[in-house]
Amino acid sequence: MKPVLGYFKLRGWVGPIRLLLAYLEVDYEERFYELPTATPVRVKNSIVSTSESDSSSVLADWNQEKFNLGLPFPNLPYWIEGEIKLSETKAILKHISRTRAPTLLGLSVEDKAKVNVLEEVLWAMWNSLCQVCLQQHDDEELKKFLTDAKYKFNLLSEYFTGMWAIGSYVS
Ligand SMILES: N[C@@H](CCC(=O)N[C@@H](CS)C(=O)NCC(=O)O)C(=O)O
Repeated sequence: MKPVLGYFKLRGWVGPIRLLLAYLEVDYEERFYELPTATPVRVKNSIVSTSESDSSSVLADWNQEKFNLGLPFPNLPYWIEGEIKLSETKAILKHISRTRAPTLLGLSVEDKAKVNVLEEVLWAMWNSLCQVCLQQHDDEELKKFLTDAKYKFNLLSEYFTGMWAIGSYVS
């Protein structure tokens, strides 16, 4: 049976997982869930839609399935591969890498640590971007976000000197 990736029919948290799966050419299925109606998608300052769904898709009801999938910590996205049932985006990314291309997590102890540091830095940037995009914020908060983002991007551009993030191979 193919592994199953569950999420809403949008990019969101699952985006990096889909990219990793495509990069590794993993054969898997996706299970799409309807967005809760109270979950608006905000573009600039207007709420544009509640989902990227289209009429040809059958979207499952997350609340109906949430506690019946055998996930110890039910959440979206999830990854079910036989007996392995995972939630938490970063755990899923690491599991898929570990089981199919462990070098992505770093070859040496030193490289593994570098990968971990980058993971946390980028994850924090991603989270603050999500907050600005999806939650109400005032001009002061936006200004703070932009100042911090500029500082972090500068650090990253100083850090990325090699061919790939931590050096000479994809991680
Ligand atoms: N810490 C979790 C957060 C996941 C999360 O917030 N999922 C949202 C969608 S992005 C959700 O609606 N989860 C379903 C639920 O909480 O029941 C992760 O990194 O995967």
